[in-house]
Amino acid sequence: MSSQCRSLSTGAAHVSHNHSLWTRATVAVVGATVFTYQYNKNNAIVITDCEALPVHGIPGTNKERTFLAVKPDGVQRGLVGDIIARFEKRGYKLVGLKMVWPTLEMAQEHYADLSSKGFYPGLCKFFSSGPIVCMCWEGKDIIKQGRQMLGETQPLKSLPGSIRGDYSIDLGRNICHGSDCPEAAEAELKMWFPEGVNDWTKTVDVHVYE
Ligand code: IDP
Ligand code: MG
Repeated sequence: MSSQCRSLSTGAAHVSHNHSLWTRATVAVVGATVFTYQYNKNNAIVITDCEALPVHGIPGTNKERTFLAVKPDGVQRGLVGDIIARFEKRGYKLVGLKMVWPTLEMAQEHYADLSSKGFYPGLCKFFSSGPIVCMCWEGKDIIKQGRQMLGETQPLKSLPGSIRGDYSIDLGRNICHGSDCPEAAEAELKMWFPEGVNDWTKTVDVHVYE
């Protein structure tokens, strides 16, 4: 393996002259994670096998992961199934799922970046007022795509067809949460899934990814 090892950041070196590498797997190491990957015809990295992914997956690949949550209002309104179904139907893979009733301290930690805002105390109080449904979703572009599927923070700006555009009216009752960048996804997944998630293989991915 050693002669084939490349870090992901330098992994393009072997392929710049040949994009038809579906026939050839390459072994790579990121931190302690060993995986094989290939480039598809669009020169995108597609991970084909992995011994153990970090909980936040590998951003920029088909193993990118994000933290999505149905907030207490979404749970109360019976929207858990609909929200899960949207991501499933899109083709994404659910690798972590659980219901948690956050303490006030957990809410404060989750929204720590907003602690200077006037609405922070009310936001944390509401976020800890009942159970939330925590999810880890995996797939290509899931962080950005997840945000698009959620809609805008402000329901008024959320297009119909998005979760917030279909189900919410008020800013403080906008149903769902989604990580907004890879750094946030990593921090949030480590916080909400300290036990890890499930690295399962979805056999229909061949019909989702080219
Ligand atoms: P996001 O959920 O779209 O990422 P953030 O800016 O991270 O939006 O804010 C977190 C949550 O705080 C929002 O989803 C919303 O429920 C609430 N929030 C944001 N801005 C305001 C505000 O100005 N007043 C009241 N609540 C707000
Ligand atoms: Mg946010």
